[in-house]
Amino acid sequence: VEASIPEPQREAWKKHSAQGFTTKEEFENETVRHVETTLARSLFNCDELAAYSGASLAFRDRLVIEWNRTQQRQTFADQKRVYYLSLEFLMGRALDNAMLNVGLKDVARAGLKDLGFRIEDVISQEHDAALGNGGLGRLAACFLDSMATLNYPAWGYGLRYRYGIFKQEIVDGYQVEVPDYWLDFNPWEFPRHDITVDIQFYGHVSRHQDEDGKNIAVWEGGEIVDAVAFDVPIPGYSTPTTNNLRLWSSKASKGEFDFQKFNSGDYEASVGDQQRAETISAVLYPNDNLERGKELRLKQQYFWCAASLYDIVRRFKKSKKAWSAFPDMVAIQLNDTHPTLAIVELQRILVDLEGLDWTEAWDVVQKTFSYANHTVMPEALEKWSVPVMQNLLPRHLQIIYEVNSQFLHMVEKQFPKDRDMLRRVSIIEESQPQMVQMAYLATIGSHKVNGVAELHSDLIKTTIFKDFVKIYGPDKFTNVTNGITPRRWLHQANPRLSELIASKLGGYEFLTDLTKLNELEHFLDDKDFKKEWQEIKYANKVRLAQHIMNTTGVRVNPKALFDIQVKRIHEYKRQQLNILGVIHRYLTIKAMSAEERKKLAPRVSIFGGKAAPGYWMAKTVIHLVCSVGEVVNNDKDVGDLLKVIYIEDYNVSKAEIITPASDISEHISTAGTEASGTSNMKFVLNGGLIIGTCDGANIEITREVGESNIFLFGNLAEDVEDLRHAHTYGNFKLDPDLAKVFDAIKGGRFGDANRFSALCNSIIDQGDYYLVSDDFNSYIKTHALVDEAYKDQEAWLEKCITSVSRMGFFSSDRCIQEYAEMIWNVEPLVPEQRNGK
Ligand code: GPK
Repeated sequence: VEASIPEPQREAWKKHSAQGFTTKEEFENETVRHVETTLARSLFNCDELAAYSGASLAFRDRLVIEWNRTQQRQTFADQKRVYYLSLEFLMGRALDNAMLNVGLKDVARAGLKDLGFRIEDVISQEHDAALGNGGLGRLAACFLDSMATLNYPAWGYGLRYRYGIFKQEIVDGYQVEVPDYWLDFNPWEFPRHDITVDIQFYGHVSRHQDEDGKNIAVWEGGEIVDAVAFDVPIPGYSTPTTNNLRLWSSKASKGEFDFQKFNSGDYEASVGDQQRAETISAVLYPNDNLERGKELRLKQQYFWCAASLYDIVRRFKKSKKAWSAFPDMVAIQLNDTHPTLAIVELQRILVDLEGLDWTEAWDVVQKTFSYANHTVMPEALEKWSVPVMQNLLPRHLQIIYEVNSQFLHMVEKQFPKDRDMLRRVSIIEESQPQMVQMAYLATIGSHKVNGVAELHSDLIKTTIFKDFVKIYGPDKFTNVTNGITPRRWLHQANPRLSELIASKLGGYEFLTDLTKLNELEHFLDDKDFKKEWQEIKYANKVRLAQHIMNTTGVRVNPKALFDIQVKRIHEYKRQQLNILGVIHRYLTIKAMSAEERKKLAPRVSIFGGKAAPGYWMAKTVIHLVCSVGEVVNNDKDVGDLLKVIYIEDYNVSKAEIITPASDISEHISTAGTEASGTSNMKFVLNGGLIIGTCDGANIEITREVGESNIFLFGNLAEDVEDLRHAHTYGNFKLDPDLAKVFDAIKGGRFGDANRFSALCNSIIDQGDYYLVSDDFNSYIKTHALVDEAYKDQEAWLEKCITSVSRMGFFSSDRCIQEYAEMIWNVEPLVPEQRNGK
């Protein structure tokens, strides 16, 4: 129901319209007002958390005002919008980002100081919004920032998990998972209890004749769960555009809960139903690059896709345009295959509910959707069991069969007599039970499919989508190399470096045009500039050393070379290669004379990242790192020459402290396994160098910064298959240096060797699938080159500055522009500038 203020009263309305603060006085006023009224507290009980809450509410008011205006503007403009569907949004903290994006952090700092607080302490009260696992979820967050900053009319759609990714504690050197209940006080979301969608599950399909005698499918029975919208404002940097992230929360449907059981006296059963309904959006599945095919996960996916599509379709229907115009108004981007059911759901809406012909509807669907693939690893590709889908979504399975049948007919015409081709490309895999291949469905239902770095986009065309390239031609498949937002990953995480750069480039334009960084190369001879750069890096390392001291009790020397690997723990990312290399270094130090030791560059090896709770090998790697740290950090022979640190609970806000503090970071996946990587970009942008394999975006980083500014090692992707093949045919020889490392582990130097036997055996006698042994020698030698290079601080600094100056390509603004032009076909909607902005 439309509810708007009548024309004659609008003047009064406008006169009283909320404005939000701009000056320090107003900020203090609003903050105190919120503490005293919204929070009902006073100056006698205002701690840092209350100050955080008050300041957040003051900023939230500002965001909401612009958010309202943005939504109005976008509605009136009547142009195409982008809908970014992602099961993960790894947002991190919002307050610091809001302050910087609206350009009022200095105002807030001064205001908070007047009120008795340090801004850093206030900001650090905020609980991370951790609705994601790793790279895929953080990419979605960077994309939201870029879409708003570039003024694209764009919405994010996701799930409002009650529990985000678990909190990691390290207890006696082992990972322990603790639930992350993050919604206690969250000023950044707006519940929209008026926006509720009924979502149906289970039931059966029957056929009916409509008035025109047309045969239509009707999905009946089963159960209904409500989806309630929660909106999160996404402010662009230095623009009034404030987009929306809509997260759905599940709750028992009114009809079902109130009347059926409650009234008939079955109170317990009705409470049970309620809890079952709420379970749908209760937790984020904590797997990264792994799919386990759980029914609840499928329920989450359909719940979220159906609610989002209902919303999108409702918005479109208000325009009264013909359905054929839908793809001119709507672009839906699928972040991996998780939202693939949205394709089926739109087809269902168009055919079953709106009465379109199948072909007409399918044409609309294909023009609307595009799909980004984020991995080629088979264990990460989604497949759903046909019986599970039949039970949960009977009508959707019928539609999938029909899509498949028409697709296979088309292929048969194109490639007559190629039975094997039909078997290979069928959406339905003929296994026991049959499985629905979501990547194939996503490909067939989209007009574009992209990989996330050049190598990866080439690989998908020769592996999982090889046949589809033959069928559709190569143009359907494209590359959009990932990027990162320089607002959070430079300006926010490293304010001093951002300020130094701005002082040289004459302003902060580089934050919205990152290619401007290349002007930094003119300052390579500027002594003061270089000195300040070095001081900033040192201060960032001191800050991290302090964090390490506070959280682990280990003192590290900030003058040592900081060598960092932080990311999800996974065999393909090869943290095991790193720690085995560290052990090799330790053994080498132990064997050295005092004289030799003096020549060695001190190192701090820093690890961080979560392991999926059921991933035993990954947990063993964490335990090995901690066990090695225990021995090395307490060995008097070693002292500052080597320290080994595990940083607990790596997340976005920790990354903001860690990333600016690296001298070198490790991106050492087996070639061909890491689709892109994005932390590699963050580290280089913050003036750290990389040791890495020729994998993912490392290759493009090398192209940009130059081969002399990166430490590459290891086998190439094209050789991996042959090496693995050789291993399985008994052609495997353990690297001799690595053998010594295993001897030390097996000899109990790092505690009970049994705890590490599965890890050692996976390399020694189980085929070494990730080629740790094949790359070990090259890895060790390259680390020796790193040591050498670090001794020449002048030359090192020059490499760092040169690299930063060449990182412009990796802004997520560049990637959003590529998506907008090549895939979505949407235009920005640039607002009129107000308040002299
Ligand atoms: C890829 F398939 C997946 C997944 O389930 N989770 C995930 O984080 C990552 N990813 C890739 O592993 C990274 O290489 C890539 O940079 C990131 O997605 C974003 O594209």
